[in-house]
Amino acid sequence: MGLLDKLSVWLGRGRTEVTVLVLGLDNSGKSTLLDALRPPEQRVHHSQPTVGQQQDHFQSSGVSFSAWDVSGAPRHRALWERHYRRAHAVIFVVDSADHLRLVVAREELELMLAHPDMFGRRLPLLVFANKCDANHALAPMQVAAALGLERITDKPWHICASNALSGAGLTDGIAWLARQIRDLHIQHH
Ligand SMILES: Nc1nc2c(ncn2[C@@H]2O[C@H](COP(=O)(O)OP(=O)(O)OP(=O)(O)O)[C@@H](O)[C@H]2O)c(=O)[nH]1
Ligand SMILES: [Mg+2]
Repeated sequence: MGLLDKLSVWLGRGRTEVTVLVLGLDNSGKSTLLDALRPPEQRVHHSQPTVGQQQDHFQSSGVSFSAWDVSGAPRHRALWERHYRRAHAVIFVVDSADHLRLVVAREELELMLAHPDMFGRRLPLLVFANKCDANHALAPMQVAAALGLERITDKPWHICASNALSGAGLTDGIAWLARQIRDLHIQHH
């Protein structure tokens, strides 16, 4: 069973239609991570950068994931910001070894959190401190500090170290996400 199938089982299959946005800078590992969530027989093992509007999308058992490069051209920004409204959760992927661009990642995260369709919503934010296997990768606590996560008060957030190539750390993160979405769902019904 792929992680995505586990997620839908944890959420209660057929009960909910869940949309998860996967956001992050280019090269942070979004496509690789999405691939790792698929059942093994459905993996595509792409190593090409995702270009322009051809964002990564994957859907199974009522759970839909869309991955977007948030540092793309402004004309693409409007495109993925349209998806904020119907998102139930956000996964923000960071390259833990790309120290220089952590500040850019923080800016993009802050823009997303301040967006009118996001601000004030109790929507779970899962941060993957990805490439934890890479040389000089920062620890998740350090990534959390660099991103200023402690300042987020309107959303439950969680940070996990991950290696999207091996799948390490993904289960922990997705299990947290499933709990959050389920709890929110119960509150609203
Ligand atoms: N060492 C290591 N490399 C990783 C990891 N995750 C992804 N990569 C590599 O990082 C590169 C970028 O990964 P992608 O999944 O294409 O990144 P992306 O965020 O989809 O990038 P764009 O499509 O350009 O926005 C690829 O060469 C991956 O193999 C990881 O956890 N560890
Ligand atoms: Mg990609």
